Amino acid sequence: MTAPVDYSTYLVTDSTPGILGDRDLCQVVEAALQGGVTIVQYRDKHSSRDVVVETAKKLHDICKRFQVPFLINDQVDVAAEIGCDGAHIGQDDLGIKQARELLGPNKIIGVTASSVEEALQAAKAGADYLGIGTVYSTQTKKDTKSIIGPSGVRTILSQLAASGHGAISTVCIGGINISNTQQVMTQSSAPAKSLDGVAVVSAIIAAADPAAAAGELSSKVLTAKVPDVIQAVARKTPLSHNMTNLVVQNFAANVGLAVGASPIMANYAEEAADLAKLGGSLVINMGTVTPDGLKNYVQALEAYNAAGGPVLLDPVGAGATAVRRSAVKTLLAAGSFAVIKGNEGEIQTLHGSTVTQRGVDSDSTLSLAQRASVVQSVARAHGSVVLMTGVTDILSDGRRTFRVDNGHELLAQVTGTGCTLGTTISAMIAAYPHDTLVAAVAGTAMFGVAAELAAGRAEVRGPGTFVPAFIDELYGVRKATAENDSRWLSLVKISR
Ligand code: 3NM
Ligand code: MG
Repeated sequence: MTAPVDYSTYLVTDSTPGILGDRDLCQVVEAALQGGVTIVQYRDKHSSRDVVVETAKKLHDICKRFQVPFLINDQVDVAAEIGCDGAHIGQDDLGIKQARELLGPNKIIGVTASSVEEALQAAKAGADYLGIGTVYSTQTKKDTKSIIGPSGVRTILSQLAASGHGAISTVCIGGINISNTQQVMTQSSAPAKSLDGVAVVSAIIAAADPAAAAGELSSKVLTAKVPDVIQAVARKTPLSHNMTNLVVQNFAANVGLAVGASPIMANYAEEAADLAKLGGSLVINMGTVTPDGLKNYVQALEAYNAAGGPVLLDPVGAGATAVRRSAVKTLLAAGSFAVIKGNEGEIQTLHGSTVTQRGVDSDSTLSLAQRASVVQSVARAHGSVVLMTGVTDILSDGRRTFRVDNGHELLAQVTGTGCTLGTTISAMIAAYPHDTLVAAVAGTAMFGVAAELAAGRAEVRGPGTFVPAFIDELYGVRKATAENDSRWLSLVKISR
């Protein structure tokens, strides 16, 4: 199975001297990839075929190092010759069927669409994704057909969904930059279909710091997807099956309800095979692990893995005792986890570092860069999305790494908040299966903002009054988002 293509931060290159200046295209593209670009299209309307082939080969090699798909604009024959990941064609370029014949069934074919008719036609002809535009007038492409704005994009998206083409991937293009990305993503999204990402030329190629620009752009795109995730939870009410510790059962169930899930607290694994068929997710929280408990976790993990339901591991106190270190090893060997969530000490234990944990508290000893590096390597080692909680939460799938700077110190004054974050994220990953990292970031951001809103309430004077206010705010954020009121997003702090 090949991984789904990530269209969220789509870089299109340009050969216009005014945009690239005297910089080297390969270096700019490499910097953009370091910053977080997820797909690259080489667009060169001026150079000779030989130069195009030579440059394309170089760019293809760079993209391969970052495991990012590389496409060529218009010149499908060059794409076929160098064996890159696909081509992007306009309405007047070589047709989709011909392109497919040249490239084969597994390559990516993207098509430009500026109207409902063009979009439907391309979708029917088998395009993998659409570049919808021109959103805003741009200096980069002067012969654009029509400026359609976010509302034009929205019309196209809703017609695609209404005609049974809701599954086709889409990006928008034309005048998109860091300042307008989030707004364009939000305003373009139709109730039944949202954009997968944005495509830009000058916002990255002409930026003084292309890596930083790519990072900011990808953070904006991700932030814009947060409401999609919460709305998916509200729509689907996914089962959140918790095998959790004695301390937090009631709190976790209430948080699960507040975020829009259907929580069930069931520690007896014989039930897992039936529950796994209901399309939800499983939380394994080893906060009060026992030998019997561990056997149950393993059996339930196997049942969810067999049914394809995502499992979240919360290795509570993983480094605290020999029993817990061994339980974590057993679990990681027994199956696969969509998400592993823990504090610094817990994730470091999974990383193989010997840390002495005092109880289940977290004391941070690493720098932010060190923490990010630990998170990435644990993510790669286990093929999971890893979340390391702290004042700054760090999330990675091994390739993409984001930080979330929301939350409040009162969260650390109440027992089990970390465990309930696991329950929150379990709902998100069940309802938004096509991108577990985005789902986990959305849950983390929602949780942190709700804590900030709760702590700011007049009646909240400490941990005791905080808990009910926090549950209310989670509920309030979910309700508002489900009704398309996402003003709270202005509080979200997601960055690379
Ligand atoms: N295609 P910038 S607009 C390559 O509307 C391209 O089809 C467009 O450049 C279309 O991000 C465009 O600098 C240029 O505005 C986009
Ligand atoms: Mg073209």
